[in-house]
Amino acid sequence: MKGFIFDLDGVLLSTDELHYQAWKRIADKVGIPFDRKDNDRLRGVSREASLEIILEKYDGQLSAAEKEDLCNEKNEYYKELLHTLNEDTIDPAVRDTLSFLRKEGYRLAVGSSSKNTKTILQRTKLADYFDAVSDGNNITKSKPDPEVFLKAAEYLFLKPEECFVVEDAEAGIDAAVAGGFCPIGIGPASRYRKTKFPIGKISELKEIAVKAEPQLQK
Ligand code: B16
Ligand code: MG
Repeated sequence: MKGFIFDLDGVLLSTDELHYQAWKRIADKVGIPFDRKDNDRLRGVSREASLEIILEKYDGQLSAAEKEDLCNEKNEYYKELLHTLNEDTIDPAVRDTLSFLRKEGYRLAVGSSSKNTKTILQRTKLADYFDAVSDGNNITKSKPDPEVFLKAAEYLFLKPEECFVVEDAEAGIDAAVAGGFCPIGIGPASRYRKTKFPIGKISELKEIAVKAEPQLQK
């Protein structure tokens, strides 16, 4: 194994609450019931697919243009909320683990559905830990399609079978399996039957990394 591809949201940090507040504003405006339990179903799902899930409780009909406007409005509000992120948002164990993996010779990438990935990495000062970023801006199909991870592996000049994928969402684990990656599940994904290595906390990656004996030792 030579690389680790990290999902962003739910693995490196959690922006669940910010997504919730932004979608709640949209749901209230349209008059759709929406709570934190509904928000859990949006984890790892693209912006457009998230709106479709929210609209399951809507009686009326919206045109494609109206849906696009709602997605854009949600994103504008979400981007405002992203200003609350900073270096301290990140659990120190995340930085420690990423540093360790780099020292062991692994190449690291982010594989996220979010089109705001680069802003989030910059605001939290995580950008420099990664050799590559594959996100919602360079894909046409979201998880559970493997495209986002296949692109990440390509950017790392590695084959899928040489990379672990670290995910918190079942859709992400499905994407990793479909692409031929080795799936590591954290949080809800640690209880998913398709997860090869379930972990309780991110620092457990160190042990997995040492056992996998990277061939790119510095
Ligand atoms: P954006 P991940 C996902 O990130 C989030 O989990 C999901 O809730 C969000 O809808 C999606 O990104 C798109 O985000 O609206 O910023 O493009 O888990 O794939 O890192
Ligand atoms: Mg996620």
